[in-house]
Amino acid sequence: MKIGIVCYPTFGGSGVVATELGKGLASKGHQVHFITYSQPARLDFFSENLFYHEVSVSQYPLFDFPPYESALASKLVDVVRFEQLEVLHVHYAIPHASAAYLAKQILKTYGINIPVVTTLHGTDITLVGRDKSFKPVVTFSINESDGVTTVSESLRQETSTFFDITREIKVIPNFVDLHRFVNKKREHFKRAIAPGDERILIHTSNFRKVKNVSDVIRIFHEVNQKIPSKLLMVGDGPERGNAEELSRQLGISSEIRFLGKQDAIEEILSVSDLFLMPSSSESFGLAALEAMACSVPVISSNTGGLPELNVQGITGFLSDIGDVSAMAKNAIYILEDCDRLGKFKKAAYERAKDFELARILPLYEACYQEAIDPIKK
Ligand code: GMT
Repeated sequence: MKIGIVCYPTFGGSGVVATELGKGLASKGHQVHFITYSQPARLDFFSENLFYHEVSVSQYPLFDFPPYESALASKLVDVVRFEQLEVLHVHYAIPHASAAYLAKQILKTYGINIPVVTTLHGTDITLVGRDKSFKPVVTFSINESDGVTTVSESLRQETSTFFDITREIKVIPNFVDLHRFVNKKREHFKRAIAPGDERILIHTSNFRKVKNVSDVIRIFHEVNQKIPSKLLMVGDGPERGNAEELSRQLGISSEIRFLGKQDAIEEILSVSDLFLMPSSSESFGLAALEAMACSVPVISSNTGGLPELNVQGITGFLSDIGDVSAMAKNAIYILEDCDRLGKFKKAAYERAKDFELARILPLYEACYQEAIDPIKK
């Protein structure tokens, strides 16, 4: 198939899923065209089946808000026509689904009927999409898509609850490449981070409010009083400053390393013992899945799609949003006993296998085919 993928090119979950999906499809022989405003963060190598088309928005003094959606729609028309794409797959509803709808209508004037598959990732539904300044457009463009997927059953239900959806929504969960995300022996790195053989806890995110980064610091504070430990904070974003400030106030800043954005996240996960994800909303929790693939159990909140990934008492524990004491207690329970920690690590890895790339790719291929077939008839 010749597939166009539209996504945010950033380190965020939806961009990572879209890029890894495109890479996986290309390795199976599909031709994949990424259409974004800059090179996707994980699209960092050459493949004969991968193409990248940049959307640029012309600057003009009148534009207080540069019209990205129009520029994207125009670029989609151009790429679909000249690369003869068979399907467009847009990740994150705003503004990608509506731009694709516009492109689809324009392409009809050229005698081309291109099917559009929309994947909803989370905040496009749970936060931003519900804002009344976007809701009618989001609802319309979901209903007008030829295929719609969400990354968890929970997000499917939320979408149906908050939007007037008239079409079927399929659940295709996030996935992980187990060749890349696998526990690698990195003893020298572990010794550098934890010279006294302390336990290593880790959090990775974009440090937005929804991630409850201050709860990560508070959980660690309680754990650190009982268990010699270090905390690695990977990523960057608006809440990083507050998190650093809080760790100073609590007197634990020497036990915490803020590493910023990192490419080789699997290497850092490989030296870690426990992943913390106390988010107030999480449609799936890709970062937790990547940790589990590297044999790292998860302490998370019990919100959104997290219960569909993290198995209570087996791969980690889930607690109510904001219940720092319960999360810290569960973290200590896992970390205080070597044998118990080993069991949780093994179970986390076994669970991650359910979401292996090779299992999920065919679901997207089938979804594309289902969107293409009625149009070809
Ligand atoms: O988590 C973020 O803030 C990034 C966000 C995105 O759309 O880039 O991630 C969302 O999509 C991921 C991939 O499908 C999911 O694994 C994340 O759970 C989801 N984030 C939220 O729902 C907050």
